[in-house]
Amino acid sequence: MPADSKVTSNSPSIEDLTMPGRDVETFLESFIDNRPLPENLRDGIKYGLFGGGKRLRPVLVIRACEAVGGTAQDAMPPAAAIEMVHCFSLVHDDLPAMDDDDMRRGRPTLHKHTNEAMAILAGDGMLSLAFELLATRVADAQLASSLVRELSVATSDMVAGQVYDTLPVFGDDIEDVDRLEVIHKHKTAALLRASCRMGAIIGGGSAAQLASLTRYAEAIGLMFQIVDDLLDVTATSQQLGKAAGKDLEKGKFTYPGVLGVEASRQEVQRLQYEAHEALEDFDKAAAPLRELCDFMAVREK
Ligand code: GRG
Repeated sequence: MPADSKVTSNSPSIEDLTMPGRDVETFLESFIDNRPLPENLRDGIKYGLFGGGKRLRPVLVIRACEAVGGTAQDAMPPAAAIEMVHCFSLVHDDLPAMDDDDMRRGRPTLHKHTNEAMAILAGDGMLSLAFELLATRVADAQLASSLVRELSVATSDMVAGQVYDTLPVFGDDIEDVDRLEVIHKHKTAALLRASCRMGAIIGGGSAAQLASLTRYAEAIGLMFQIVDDLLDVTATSQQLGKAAGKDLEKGKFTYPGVLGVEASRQEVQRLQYEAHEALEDFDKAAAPLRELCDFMAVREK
């Protein structure tokens, strides 16, 4: 493990690490406020977008962009777009037909706050507005097209991952741990991967930098899910701002369930190491990505 990858009392706090997320919120709020929409739909979308959330994906877009020499300003449209896709997925995942959750980010889920029809429509709205944002706020048409490609492929992969996870039609002929990897490379890691790739693309990174950031993202993508599964077992509902222990209750297929808690923790460390290795050729501009990786390995919510 690289010497600087341990989390110590001097490590940046979650607030420091996710600071650029505040600018993304401001950007998103202005975009939504200036888009003609029925007021109740606007309210639903804003409820789904704001009021909590670590903003990890937009922060990854910004930090990957900066790692290859771009600016946070350049990264704003893809950062805001991917957060809208992420929030759409959370709102739809919470619906009774999916995970049926009452709490998210420490408050009632959107369908509890309003109703199911509005939660479906606000989710649909966030999804399509994400692509509208890329198409209208990225001036260079070729860049906009590359970003739309990254985000649309990742979104479809995430939806496929949700199907693999909840309506499985595969997996009987492969090892449980491989099946878990297929599910989570799609469901969770696809958006984290697209975050880093979109940051590298908008920042003008080289092919080699894009490849390294993709490797970094694939490692933190799986690591993020293993930590999430571990938290479902070890954290409280209050800590998570949503129901804890649901995976076990629903008999879900998880890393601690398949590997055990200790082996899952070791897998987190292995992936943390892999992510650091992927950034080997980057200088100090990639320090925030290294810190984000270390935070994601030990996060408590
Ligand atoms: C319903 C289309 C559709 C897809 C659902 C991504 C997903 C697929 C569902 C969301 C629920 C879930 C458990 C996803 C796994 C990824 C994950 C742990 C998301 C939570 O991400 P955080 O912790 O959330 O970054 P915040 O609230 O901080 O933004």
